[in-house]
Amino acid sequence: RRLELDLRRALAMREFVLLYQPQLNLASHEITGFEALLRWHSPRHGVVPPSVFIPLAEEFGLIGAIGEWVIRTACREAAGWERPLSVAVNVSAAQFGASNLVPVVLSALGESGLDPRRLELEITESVLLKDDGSVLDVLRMVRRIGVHVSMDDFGTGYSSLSRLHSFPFDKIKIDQTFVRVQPNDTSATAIVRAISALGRSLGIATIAEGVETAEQFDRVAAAGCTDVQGYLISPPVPADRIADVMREHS
Ligand code: G
Ligand code: G
Ligand code: MN
Ligand code: NA
Repeated sequence: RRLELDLRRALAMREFVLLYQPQLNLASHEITGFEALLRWHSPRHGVVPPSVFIPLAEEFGLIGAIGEWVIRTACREAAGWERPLSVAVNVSAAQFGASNLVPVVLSALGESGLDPRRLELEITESVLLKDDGSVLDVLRMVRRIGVHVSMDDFGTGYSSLSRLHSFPFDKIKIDQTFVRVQPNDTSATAIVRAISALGRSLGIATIAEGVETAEQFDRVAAAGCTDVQGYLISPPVPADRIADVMREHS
């Protein structure tokens, strides 16, 4: 109850921040973009992880407003970066019902001046699970504006392949469970290789998430992933450290 009240006030109290985690391209060895990851700094509850407050925000009907803040903030901050790299924003299934995503994206792009091609929406397979076509309509509309769409946590949901068939995603994000594994995990490696091959034949980028060790980096590179993301490159960093991270990797 207390948590609900505090979460209801968090936006107005400016208690949310976005951290940004870089994504490294394996062909150029340059950082090509950052994923925005939401954090709630609550004076009463400390740093509350999104795995805790996003489900609560959905339950309390706050996800639309919070998601809108995330999109606007990510666009505004990315527009100020010294290099025009991409910014990826996570969009949950509930956000499609809770807010009018297309006008929000349009106005966030308009007010920030961000090139639409620099914005990427990350959606999970579950977003398309009970879809009646309206989610696909929204995705097609944002894509027509030039915004990119990625499939997040690939391989952990249902009917991954039919999702790829029903919408032309720009990027597949290979879930950490297949990446953050022991060196002897041959089945995880085979899965990463298969997803990479699938991406290659569809002309879609494949990014390995959760790369923590040099061994994992080498393995996903050998498996044919096009990009990597994970603590080995950098943990998510505050906005004021972005310039440093860009410089470290160029
Ligand atoms: O950053 P972290 O590993 O704690 O993120 C945990 C989960 O929260 C991930 O599944 C991530 O996609 C999700 N998440 C992070 N930021 C956002 C956000 O801005 N919106 C939504 N809907 N989910 C987010
Ligand atoms: O579900 P999604 O992929 O959007 O969430 C990514 C989550 O993974 C974020 O919470 C982020 O902080 C976390 N993360 C990013 N890189 C690593 C990593 O190398 N190891 C671990 N354990 N978590 C990571
Ligand atoms: Mn994500
Ligand atoms: Na993911």
